[in-house]
Amino acid sequence: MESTLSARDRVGVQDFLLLENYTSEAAFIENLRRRYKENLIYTYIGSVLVSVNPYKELEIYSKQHMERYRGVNFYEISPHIFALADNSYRAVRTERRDQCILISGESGAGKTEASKKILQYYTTMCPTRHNTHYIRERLLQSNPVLEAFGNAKTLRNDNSSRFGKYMDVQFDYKGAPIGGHIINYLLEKSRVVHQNHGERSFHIFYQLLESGDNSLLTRLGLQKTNPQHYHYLVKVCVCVNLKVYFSFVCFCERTFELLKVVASVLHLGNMQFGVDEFEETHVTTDTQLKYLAELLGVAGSALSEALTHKKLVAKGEEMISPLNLDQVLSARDALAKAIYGRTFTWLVQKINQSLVYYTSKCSSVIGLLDIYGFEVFQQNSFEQFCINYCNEKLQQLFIELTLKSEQEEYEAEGIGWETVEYFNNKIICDLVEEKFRGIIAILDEECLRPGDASDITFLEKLEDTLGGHAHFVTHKLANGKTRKAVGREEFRLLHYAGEVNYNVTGFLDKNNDLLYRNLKEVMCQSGNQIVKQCFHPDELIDQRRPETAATQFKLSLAGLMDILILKEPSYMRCIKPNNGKQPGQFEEVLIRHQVKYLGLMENLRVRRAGFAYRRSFEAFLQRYKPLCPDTWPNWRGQLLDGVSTLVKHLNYKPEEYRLGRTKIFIRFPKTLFLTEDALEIRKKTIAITLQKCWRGYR
Ligand code: AOV
Ligand code: MG
Repeated sequence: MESTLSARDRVGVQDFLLLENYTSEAAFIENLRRRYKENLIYTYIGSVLVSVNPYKELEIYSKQHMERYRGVNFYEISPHIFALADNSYRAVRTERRDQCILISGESGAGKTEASKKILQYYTTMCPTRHNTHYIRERLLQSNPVLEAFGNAKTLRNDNSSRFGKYMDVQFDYKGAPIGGHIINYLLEKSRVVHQNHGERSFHIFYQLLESGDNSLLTRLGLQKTNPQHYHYLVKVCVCVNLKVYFSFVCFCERTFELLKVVASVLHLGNMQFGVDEFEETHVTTDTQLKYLAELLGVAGSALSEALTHKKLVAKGEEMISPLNLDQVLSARDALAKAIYGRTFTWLVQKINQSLVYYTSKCSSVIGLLDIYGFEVFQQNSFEQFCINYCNEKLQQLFIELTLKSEQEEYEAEGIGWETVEYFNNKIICDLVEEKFRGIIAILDEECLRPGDASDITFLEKLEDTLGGHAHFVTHKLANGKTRKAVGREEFRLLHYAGEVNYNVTGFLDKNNDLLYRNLKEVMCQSGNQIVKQCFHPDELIDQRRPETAATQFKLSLAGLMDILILKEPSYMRCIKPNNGKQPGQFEEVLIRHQVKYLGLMENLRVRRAGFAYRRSFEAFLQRYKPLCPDTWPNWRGQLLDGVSTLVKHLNYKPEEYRLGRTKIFIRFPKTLFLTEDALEIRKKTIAITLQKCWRGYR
C-alpha cells in the first residue's frame, strides 16, 4: 500500500476515499495527475476502479503481474484492472455469485482495451479442464474477429467499437472457464455506405484489400489497389496499423463465403446507374453486376431488376413500379447495409455456437460489458443519438446500483444511513424512452404516419410535445437554456455527459431501416450460404411491420438492464486524458469535465458521507495484528473481540470508528494513515528482531 508520507506526496493516494479534502475537485484532479505522471493509471474510489488512458504500452500486464494479483485483497497492493478481475473471479469461485463488470467512459477512454485485459486475465490465470481448453482460445479469438467487422477508425478513436458487446464468461464449480456467450447491440451499419471526413469504414474492408493475396482477391473480383478505388471507401484517411486476422477459420468453415459477402458490399458500392430516354433507371456497370451475381449466388437479371424497381403487395396483388435514380441509389445502399449488418449478427451467432453455453446450475458467469462510449462530433445523427442514449442507461444503472448497495451495506451492518444529494439522470432516460411522449415514441409515430411525414415534421412534433422539458432545446426554444447555437434542423439534448446537437436529417429513414421486398426476395434465394441464412423466406410472409431500429434498440437495452441487475456489479470508469491520442498529456479541462459527468465526485461523496474506509474484521485483524501484543501473532477468539482489542490498544477515539456486524468502519483517512505508518515501523522492528534471533541461533 502506498501509504508512507513521502510516497503519498509523490504518487497521491491509491483510493480517493483517503483524500483528506474529499469534497475538493481540485484535490481529486491533482491526485489523478500525480499518479498519471508516475504511470499509475489506476485509482480506486472504494471498489470502483478509475483509469486514465496512458496512450502507451505499460509493462504492467505480464503474467508475473497477473500472479501478483491472484487471491490478494483488493486494497493491499496498488490498484489494477487485474485486482478488479480477480475480485469478481473470487466471488464466482468461492460463492458462486454471478458477476458483471461494467466499463464506461467516453469514446477512446480505454473500455475495449480494459475488457481485453480482463479476458486475458481469466484465460491465463484460471485452471482449465482438459476437455474445455479450446474454450480459452475461442474466447480470445472472438475479439479480433469481431473488432475487424465491428470496429472502425473515427475522429475520436482509431479502433472505435461501432457495436455494443456484452459477453458472459462461464465458469464451472472449480473455476475453470467452460463456455461463453456474446450479445451484440446495434451495429452502426450506416458506416458501410458513408463515413465522415477523416474516418474509415469497418477494418475488415481494408484488411482484405491490404493483405488478401492476389489469387484470393481475383476470385472475389477485387483489385489490390488503393482502397479509394472503391466508392464505399473513398474518403481520404491516414492508414491505421492493425494486425490482420484471417485465422478465424476455426470459427467458421465458411471463411471464403464470408469474404464473398465483404467483397459483394464493395461491388455494390461501385455499381453505377444511368437513366434512359424513357426515364427508366438501369445498371450501367455490367462487370460489377456479374461479380455481384456470382458472389451472392443470385441471377444478375433478378438483382438488377430488384435494384431498380419496387414491388408492393396490396390486397393480394403485386404492383411493380420503377424507381428514379435517387431511389435506386438509396435502395442499393439499403441492401449493402442490410447484408453487412445481418452478416455481423450471423458472425456473432457462429462465435456463440463455437463457444458453448451451459444452462446447468453448476456454473456461474462473469459478464463483461463493453459498449460504444458517449460521443460528440461536429455533426451528430441518429447513430450518436442511440449511442448516447445507451450511455445514459448505463449511467442510470450505475447511480441506482451504487447508491442502493451503499445504503444496503449500512443497513446490513446496522449503521445509520445519511441521505446524499446527487444528480439522477433518469429524467433524460425518460425523455428518450417514455411511452407516447418520449423522443423514440414520437419518431416511431412519424415513421408510421402516411402522407407528409418528414424529418422536419418529426422535429416540429418534438418541439410541440417536449417544448417545456429542461433537457430538450431547439432553435425556437433556445431561451437561455443553453449557450451554444442550435441549427434549424437540429435538436439538442442536455445529456448527463454534456450537450449534444442532433441533426434530424435521415432520422426517419434510419429508424425505418426499410429494404424493398423484391430485394429481400432475391437475397432469400441466394446461393451464398451466409446470405441465405441471413434472409429467411418467413420474413416475406410476415405482413406485420417490423419494429423500428430505435424501438428494437430500446428493447434490447431493456433486456440488457434485466441481465445486469441480477448480477453483482463491479465498475470501471475510464477517462480520456487528451483528444490528440498522445501519451503523457494530462489536459485538465477535459479531465475535469469527465470527472464531473461520470459523477465521480458524487460517488466519492456518497462513499465518504459516513466513513472513509471499511474493511472486514478478518482482513483488518490480519493486516494490523502485529500492532498489539494481544493479537500478535494470532488472535484466537471472536473476530469482533479481536478488532475491539486492537483498536483500543491503538487508542482509536469513539468518534473515529464504528464496528458493524462484520466490518469495521473508519471515519477519517488520517486514522488509517497513522495506523499504516505504525505498521511500517513495527514491521521493521520485527525484521530486526528476527535477524538478531537468527544470528544468535547460528
Ligand atoms: P474505447 O473502447 O473506450 O473507445 P479503446 O479501448 O479502444 O477505447 O482505447 C483507445 C486506444 O487507447 C487504444 O487503441 C490504445 O491505443 C489506447 N489504450 C487504451 N487503454 C490502454 C492501456 N491500458 N494501455 C495502453 N494503451 C491503451 V469507443 O469503442 O471509441 O467508445 O467507441
Ligand atoms: Mg471500444
